Amino acid sequence: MAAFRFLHTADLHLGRRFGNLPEEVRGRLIEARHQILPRLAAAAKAHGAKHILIAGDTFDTETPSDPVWRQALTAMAAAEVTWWLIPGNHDSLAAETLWARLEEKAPANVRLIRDAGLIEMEAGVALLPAPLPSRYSGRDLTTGMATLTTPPDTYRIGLAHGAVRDFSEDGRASDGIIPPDRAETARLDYLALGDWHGQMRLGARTAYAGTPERDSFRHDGLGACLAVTLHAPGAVPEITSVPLGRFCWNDIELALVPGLSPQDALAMRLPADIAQRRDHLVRLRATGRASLADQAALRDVVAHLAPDFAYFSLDTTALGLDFDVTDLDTIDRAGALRMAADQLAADAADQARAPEDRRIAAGALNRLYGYLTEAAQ
Ligand SMILES: [Mn+2]
Repeated sequence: MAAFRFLHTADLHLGRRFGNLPEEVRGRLIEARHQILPRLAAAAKAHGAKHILIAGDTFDTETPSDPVWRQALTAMAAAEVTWWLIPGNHDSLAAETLWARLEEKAPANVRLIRDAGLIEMEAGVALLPAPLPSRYSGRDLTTGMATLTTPPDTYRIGLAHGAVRDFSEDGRASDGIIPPDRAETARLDYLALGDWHGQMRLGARTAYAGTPERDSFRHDGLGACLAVTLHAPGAVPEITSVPLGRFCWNDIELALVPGLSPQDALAMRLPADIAQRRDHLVRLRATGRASLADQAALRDVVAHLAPDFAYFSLDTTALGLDFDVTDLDTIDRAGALRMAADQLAADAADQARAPEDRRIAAGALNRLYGYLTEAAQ
């Protein structure tokens, strides 16, 4: 029996708009999602694979704009592979117009799967898909895989979209949850899953490929797909992660302590190559404690660095304020400003106050310090 190679990907979310990010980066992120199609095709070629499985959520919505789905089909047509698509929760079969249009325009190498059952991908290779009929199915659609029989010496590959959770305490699977041992109970050589946007393996023959182009700070780093090789029916598959994404999402917690320079602490956490920064998105969450001077220095260094990046945000809500008389002297030695600073300092340190009130006082003191030191420069 010959080895069988394929790529497993999912959650491309083509047409995602990124409305929560600044306009100047949105277009680049949208374009990168489209460009993942030729990247997948190139990865398939490098892996010696003739098939790419997309485990749902190829499109971000049930109504992608015409350019989004038309250009996706054109890019797929240009690749020397067969694409196998099942609907996910974002592009379920409830999106009747979308699936009808795809059906009408799909090139011969794009296989749209709308029904569960057995599909022969190649001689000796059976695909067992579980397409989502609607956004919330309410039941485990992979149940039927166990009862589908195939001739001996046939590869069995499952393709599904949804959450996996351990069995509940009474031993029965919950509604709509794919049991983590489905590959074993349905005698699958491999179960290709979509839904979770990070990459995750569950045992030897079940995996979430994750989105190949990351789309939020929830999943750090670069997107990837999985290159899978089946060596013999029943044998453990060989699974390799293949990085594909363009944009690197960085959710950075910067823990500050008094005496640690924010510039130095931050420098170690960012790509040294300035040219690479253009494709990095950073959400910097400062925590710990820092003096007024260090907080100002942190804001300065972020303002200085941010234009190198695709996106850079600084969140200081969890950063505590340390200050001493020297800091307050910098604001003023006496007079109305110093009185205001003293009051804010007292409020920020007052344990009897609600944390939110103390945070507001500290924030105001920070701004006062910032304005005055800026004005002095
Ligand atoms: Mn998804």
